[in-house]
Amino acid sequence: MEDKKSNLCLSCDLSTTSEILELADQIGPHICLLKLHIDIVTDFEYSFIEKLQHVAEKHNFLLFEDRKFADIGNTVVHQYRDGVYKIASWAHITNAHTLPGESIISGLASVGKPLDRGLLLLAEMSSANNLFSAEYTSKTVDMAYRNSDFVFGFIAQQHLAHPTESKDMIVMTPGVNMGSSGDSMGQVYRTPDLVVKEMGCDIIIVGRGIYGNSSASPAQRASMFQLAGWKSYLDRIQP
Ligand code: UP6
Repeated sequence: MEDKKSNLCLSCDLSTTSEILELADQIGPHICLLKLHIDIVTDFEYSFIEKLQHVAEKHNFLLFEDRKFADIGNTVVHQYRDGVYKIASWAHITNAHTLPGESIISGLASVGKPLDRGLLLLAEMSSANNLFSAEYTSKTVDMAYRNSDFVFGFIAQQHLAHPTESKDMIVMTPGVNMGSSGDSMGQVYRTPDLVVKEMGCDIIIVGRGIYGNSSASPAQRASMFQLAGWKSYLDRIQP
């Protein structure tokens, strides 16, 4: 983030490998992180991962698979390590729901920790009328701090502090856009300034705000989000 002066994560929800590689290369200079839903890619072959890693190294950003694991420990071990995608082999970061209880973290850690991977917990979501409650979020924060050798932050809509721990965790926030308040399927958007400066989130996750319909190019849009996100971040930490 500091090297590139960017707290922007691209949510690259495109369905072909060529589109993903092209967009990643175009907006690579502006992002610190690229988030994928690898299971929406229609022409996946493992060789795609090597090409993506090449782009990530070229532009110095990390890879985040937004897998939102939500099963028992034994099953998530296989989903994370095995199958076609072998997520743990390439995704520096992935994420999980805490609904199944803490065993989901130990299952994922058994695969990810030896590979130096990190996990985010879903503590809140951006979608309208979701079922996350304050109690669920606070129990998720407790779980994160009990497993801070593997969990380093949250997907959430605001800064989340632990009542007694002083160490801070990172908050990455989806549902960010400028000039749109949402979509027709329940997504709710807020601006970079609101989520970073006012709500204390650290990384903005932006998808259609960058590659959706616009007269500006994705690189121009990414540059705009990079500047807005980083300014809001500096305004917060050095008021
Ligand atoms: N995402 C959310 N909200 C959450 C968690 N994850 O939107 O609470 C993910 C979506 C999508 C991205 O799965 O990949 O963030 C948002 O994309 P968008 O900017 O195009 O709406």
